[in-house]
Amino acid sequence: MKIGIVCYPTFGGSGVVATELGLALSKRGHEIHFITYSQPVRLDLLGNNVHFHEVNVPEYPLFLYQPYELALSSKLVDMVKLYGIEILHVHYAIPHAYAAYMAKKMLQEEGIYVPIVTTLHGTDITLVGSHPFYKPAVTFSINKSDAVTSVSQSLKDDTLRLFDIKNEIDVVPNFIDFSRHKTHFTDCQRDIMANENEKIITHISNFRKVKQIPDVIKVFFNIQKQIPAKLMMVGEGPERLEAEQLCESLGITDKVVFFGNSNEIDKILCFSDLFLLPSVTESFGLAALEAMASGVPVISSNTGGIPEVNIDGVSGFLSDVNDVEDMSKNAIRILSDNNRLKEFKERAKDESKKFDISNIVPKYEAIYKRTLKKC
Ligand code: GMT
Repeated sequence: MKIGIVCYPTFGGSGVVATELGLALSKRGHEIHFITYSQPVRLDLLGNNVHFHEVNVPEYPLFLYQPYELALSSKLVDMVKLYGIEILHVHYAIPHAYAAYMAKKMLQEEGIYVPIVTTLHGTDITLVGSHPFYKPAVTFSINKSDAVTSVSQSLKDDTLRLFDIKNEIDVVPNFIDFSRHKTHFTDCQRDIMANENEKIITHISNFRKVKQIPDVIKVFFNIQKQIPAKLMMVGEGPERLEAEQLCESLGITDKVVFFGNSNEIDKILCFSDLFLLPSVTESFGLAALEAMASGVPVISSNTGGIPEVNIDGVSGFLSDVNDVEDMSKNAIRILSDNNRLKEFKERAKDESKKFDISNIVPKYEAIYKRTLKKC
C-alpha cells in the first residue's frame, strides 16, 4: 500500500510512534510518505520506500497565526495526486485529522478517494481536544475519519466520555521495535555517570506540567537520603528551569544531570536502574515502555493508560498521582535489594515483549485494508 503519515516530527511520543510505524511498514514492502513540517527526529533512514515531504507555511505579516492546517491540506492533496497515496494515516487529532478531512473532500471533487485513519494519542483528547474552543472541530474530524484508533483502552474511554463520538474506536496499543531498540551495549559508559555503588534513576519527557516534574525530583530526593544515587533528567520543556531550581534548593545539584533532548535514549536506559513517571495523566506512557524494554523497572502514577503498560508489583509499582511518599517507598523497596532489583528488571523486560511491533503492525494493516474496501 502507499501510505501517507502525518505527525508531529518532534521528540513527543506520538511522533516517535508514527515514525517507528512508518519504518516498520516500509520494511514490509509498503511505500511510506511522511508529510509534516520537518523531518521526524527518529526518521534516520530515507530510502526507496520511505519519503519525506516538508509542509511549508509562508510567513505573511497579516496573519497573527500562520495557517498550518491550510498548508497541510494543500500539501496532502498534492502528494496524494503526485505519488498515488492510497491512505492517509494521521497521528494526533489536532489539527491533523481536520486537515486530512479537508484534503479528502478536495480530492473527492476530482474523483479521487483517499480514506483517513486517525490515531488518538492522548493530549489531543484529554488536555487540548476537550477545550471548548476546539471541541466541535475535534468531534467532527474524529466522526468523519474512516477509521479511528486509540493507543489504550483508557484513552478510548476518555474519548467516548468527553466527545459525542459516533465512530467505532479500535484500541491499537503503542509498541517497541526490538530490532531498532538497542539493549545490548558492550559498554554503555555507566561509570561516566555514577560511581559503582550508586543507583541510576532516570526520567524522560517533554518537561510539561502534565509530567509532574517536581514529583520526580522529590521522589529522587527521598531515594538518595537512603541509597547512593544519581538522577538523569532527559528532555526539554517549560518545566525544566523550575526543576533545576528545585534541585538547587534541595542541595542535590551534584547528583542530578539535565541532558536536554537526546538521540541516545537507548544508551541512557542501558545504564539506568529505575524509571520515574509520576504524570498527572498519560494515555499510554511510551517512555515507560521504552524503559521496560531496556529492562528498567518503572515507578509511576496509576493514571490513564499507564496501568495497561506498567503492571503493579511486576514491572514496577503504581501510586496515586502526587503520592510522593508512596512512590519513594516503592522505589527504595526495589533499589535496596539487588536480587529484588534484578527480578524487577527481568520482569519489566518480559512485560514489554507484549508490545512487540510485530504484533501491532498487522493490526494497522488490517485497518488500512478495511478502509480501502469501503471505496
Ligand atoms: O506526553 C506528551 O505530552 C506528548 C504526547 C504526544 O503527543 O507525543 O504523548 C502522548 O502520546 C504518546 C504516544 O502515544 C503517549 O505515550 C503519551 O502517554 C501521551 N501523553 C499524554 O497522554 C500526556
